[in-house]
Amino acid sequence: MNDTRRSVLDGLAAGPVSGPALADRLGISRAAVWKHVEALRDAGFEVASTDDGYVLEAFPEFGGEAVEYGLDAPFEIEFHDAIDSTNNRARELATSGAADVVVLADQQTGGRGRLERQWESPSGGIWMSAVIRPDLPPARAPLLTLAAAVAIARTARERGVDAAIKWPNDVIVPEEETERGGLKLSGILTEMEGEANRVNWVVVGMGINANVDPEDLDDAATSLRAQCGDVDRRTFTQDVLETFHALRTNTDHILDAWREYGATIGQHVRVATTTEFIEGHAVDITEHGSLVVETDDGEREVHAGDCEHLRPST
Ligand code: BT5
Repeated sequence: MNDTRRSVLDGLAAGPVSGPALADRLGISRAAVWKHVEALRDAGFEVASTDDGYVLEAFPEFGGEAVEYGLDAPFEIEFHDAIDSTNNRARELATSGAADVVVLADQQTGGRGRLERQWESPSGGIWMSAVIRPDLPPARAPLLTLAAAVAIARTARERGVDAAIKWPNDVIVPEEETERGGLKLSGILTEMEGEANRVNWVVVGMGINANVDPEDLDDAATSLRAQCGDVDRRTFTQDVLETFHALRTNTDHILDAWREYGATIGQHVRVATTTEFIEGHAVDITEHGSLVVETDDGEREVHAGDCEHLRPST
């Protein structure tokens, strides 16, 4: 949203305000005010014309301008009703030099998980990818995945959902009977480009099953709708992005925050890496976000893999 559009919206939110008064205040023409108001109406803002002037009556449920307005983090939002994958679009933006842009969609037609797995992304979810250029060595970039997981888990808990983080990239609602220790509410796909000691860009893709039915997702999935009823996606997205921003600018706090929500430490786990299974007691997480597993053959640090919670360790 450009600065003038934002100022018009601020004026309307503090209204009622007449078109001429707003034009004078912002130093733009009345026609320009009218055009901005029409564009906001097209984006779903309900702006009534009353005898006292314009009144902002309601925000759109979702959308780029809706999420950007009132967002306390410096992200520009590029919204799509439907797109193949927000990560694909974010990668395009990243390679053309963008920074601090979030690609957000209501629906994805080719959502991706890790290792080219499919990610179900029906309409009603929050599917988004942040393009960032962090001042981090590549070895510490996985911390951004953890930061995104913390942001999502915290926001879900604030809505009353019993959310926890399963290392490395799942936000789950723990359920003992389930095979993997819980139902998956959200997954994160982080992709990056960098050199030996410098990250060039990172795309942090966050898939949040928001106002969708679990039947439309994977067998072991859940959604916010199933856990706490439909959420306001606008404020949910804002809260996630604000916490994510606070953590990415303060990376020293990420691990402590992760430990607060992490469900993996203390569990008996089996981690499938691309080459082997590592089974043992999950005891800690390293400063680079690797999981430390105490196995029969000693301690192992696992950088990436699929982690199953087998049962709590005794
Ligand atoms: C992930 O992969 O969990 C990363 C998912 C990232 C999705 C976001 S959405 C925005 C952005 N744009 C993209 O294209 N991707 C990112 P992984 O750990 O590999 O888990 C994938 C597995 O989760 C699949 O093989 C299914 O078993 C399961 N799954 C698929 N869709 C799901 C859903 N909506 N909810 C829960 N589980 C799902």
